Amino acid sequence: MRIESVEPFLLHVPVTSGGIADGAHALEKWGAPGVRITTACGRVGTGYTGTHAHLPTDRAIALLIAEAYGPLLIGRDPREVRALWSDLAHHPPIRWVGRAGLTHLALAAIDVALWDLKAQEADQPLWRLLGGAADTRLEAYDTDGGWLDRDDARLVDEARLRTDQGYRSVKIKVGSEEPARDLRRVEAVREALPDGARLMVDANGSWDRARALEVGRRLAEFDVTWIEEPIAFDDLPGHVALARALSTPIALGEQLYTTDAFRDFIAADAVHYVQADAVRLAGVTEWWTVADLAHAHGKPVVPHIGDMMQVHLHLAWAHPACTLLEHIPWMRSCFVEPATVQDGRFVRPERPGAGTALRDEALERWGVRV
Ligand code: 0YR
Ligand code: MG
Repeated sequence: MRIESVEPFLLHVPVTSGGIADGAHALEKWGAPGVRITTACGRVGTGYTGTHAHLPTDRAIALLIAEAYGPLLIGRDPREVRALWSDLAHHPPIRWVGRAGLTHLALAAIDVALWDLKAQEADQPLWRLLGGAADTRLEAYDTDGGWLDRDDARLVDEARLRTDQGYRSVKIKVGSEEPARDLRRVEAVREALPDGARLMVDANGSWDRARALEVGRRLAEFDVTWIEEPIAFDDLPGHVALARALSTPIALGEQLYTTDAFRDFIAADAVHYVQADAVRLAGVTEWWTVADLAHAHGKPVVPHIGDMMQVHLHLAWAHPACTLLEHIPWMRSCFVEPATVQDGRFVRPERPGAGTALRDEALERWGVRV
């Protein structure tokens, strides 16, 4: 089994209601720079990463896939995915410029495509190849009702809609100009939720340390399950101090690129809910290492879903540290077997592969030329 071609693609898919905002970003489309890896026997593996559909950087990722990593893959056996990951991640001239950042997003797309091929070759969904159980129960929590640009009435309506649909957990964005707005919205949603429902908040790194401490302390009265990315993504000592000072647990990880970064946050007890994301972490291979690391420290892993759930559904289905997975439905129309929630739980995927197989219409409708 040999790799014959490595071809990049790019999708730009509209987000909910034409646009969303959180404490740090406003976007109208989700980007998926990806790759199709074809073997000599004609099998095709598909992988992609997740972006804010910024064309120049999406093109840079596609170029890294095609011209930096692609030639290293031609002629290799795709089943040797861990060895290939290691060769690509440690290729000296690439490592020299990119131990994190765009290179990791490009490598993620490739690694996912290789795992997709491996699972297809085994004729199994990836979760089964990874040793997961058929009767796993994986709860969904919703992010797509809680955007920062929605007014208070809509925020409450969206939360009610989700719980009516069977969700038992919802997340809302915080990080407004005025902390009073955040607190008012948390209180309103908490009051609208049924007893026992979980409520999370996500600041997307937008607070400084003082404000995080101030708002974080006041969140204690609303039974918030976690505060996500309260301050600047890489501020390790800041997160250590917050984790010690606040009674509400800290969640983070969607902006961390490497096992080394997760090791430091986990070892310092700066994080409770570990939100590793395979599309930033250079793929399934490194994601699994981080999930094991968290598990060994007794910390739950609740993946961030930069892939809009397709691959993470398999990973969370299989990994013992995962019982909960984020839900954002923006890319559902792109996939042959889109991730689906019923009564607040994910439906088990059945198709062989990593869940990444695209419908032909996806490229026709949302494809952008690279
Ligand atoms: C917009 N989930 C998140 C969106 C979301 C972000 O940046 O991607 O809010 O992925 O933080 O936890
Ligand atoms: Mg987040």
